[in-house]
This record gives sequence, structure tokens and C-alpha cells, in this order.
Amino acid sequence: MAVLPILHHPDPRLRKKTPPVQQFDQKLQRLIDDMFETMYAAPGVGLAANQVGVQLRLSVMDCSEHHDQPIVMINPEVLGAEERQEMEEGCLSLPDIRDKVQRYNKIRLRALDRNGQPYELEAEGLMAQCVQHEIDHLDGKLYIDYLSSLKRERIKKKLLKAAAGD
Ligand code: GNR
Ligand code: NI
Repeated sequence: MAVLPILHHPDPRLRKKTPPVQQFDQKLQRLIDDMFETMYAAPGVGLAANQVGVQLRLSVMDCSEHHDQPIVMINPEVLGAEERQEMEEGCLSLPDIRDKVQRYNKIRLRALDRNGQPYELEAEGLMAQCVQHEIDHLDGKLYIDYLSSLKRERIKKKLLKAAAGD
């Protein structure tokens, strides 16, 4: 297993819509294990494949307190959403930045697990928020897209300055 480098905004690879996973092979299993290790090490509650430079419609998540509820979300589709509300959000690709965005408090989802088996999931609260955040990543979107262009510009400048200092 390995901790993979996480791409930061404004990397153009975060802006591509990812293509569906079609091969459930050994290479995919290895990638999923590395993504969990990277997410737990960060630490974060979710990680999309394009955040580690892999263009595939795949995210991992674990919103549990004790890091014992790993979820693999492959080729996810939203079946329904309820209770739009403002929630505070962060992202591993936008280090040291947090802001409030509108999300649904409840979400129903269909996805494939790491073996390609379909499942359905009903999520609420942080986990529902995380599902929406991850699907946005897989569509090439970031939560800052919901903020004003002024805020977005300030954030981009801050991150470019931080990257230049690395
Ligand atoms: O670790 C994370 N925390 C978080 C908090 C509120 C809403 C979404 C998230 S996901 C984020 C990890 C990440 O960047 N996943 O793509
Ligand atoms: Ni994120």
C-alpha cells in the first residue's frame, strides 16, 4: 500500500469529468487500497480518484468516528435528494480553506462496490454531504464553484502562493 500525492486546486486534472470504471481488475483493487490509505493519512472523510491524478469515476469514503466504515463508490448515480441546507465544507485539494455551501441533508444513491456489484445507499448529514462532494469531484467540480467569483479568485491566489512556497 502507498500514500499517494493529492493534487491541489487549480490543477487542471481536477476539472475533467471522469469516465466510468469498466475493468474490476487487480490494478483497480490496488488503487482502491492506496486511496483508502491516502484518505486516512490526510486525514479526510472522502477521496476521489482524480484527486490523486487517476481519471476514473471512483471515490472512497469513511465518515465514521472510528474509521471502520469504508465505502467504495464506483460509477455512482443519485436516485433522490431531500432537505437542502447550508453546510460547512472542506476539501483535501483546497488545503486550509473552509466555506459554507448548499447541500442536501439526505441522499439516495446507486453505485458499484469494488467487485462491480451494484448496491444502493441512503445517507444523511456528513455522509450525504460527502457523497455530493465526491460526485462533484468525479464531474470535475469543486465546492468553491458555488461561491462568489470574488471569493474563488482569492482562494486561487492563496493556493498559488502556497504552491510557489513549497
Ligand atoms: O475530508 C473531507 N472533509 C469534508 C468535510 C465536509 C464536506 C466534505 C468533505 S470531503 C473532504 C475530503 C475530500 O476532499 N474529499 O474529496
Ligand atoms: Ni474534496
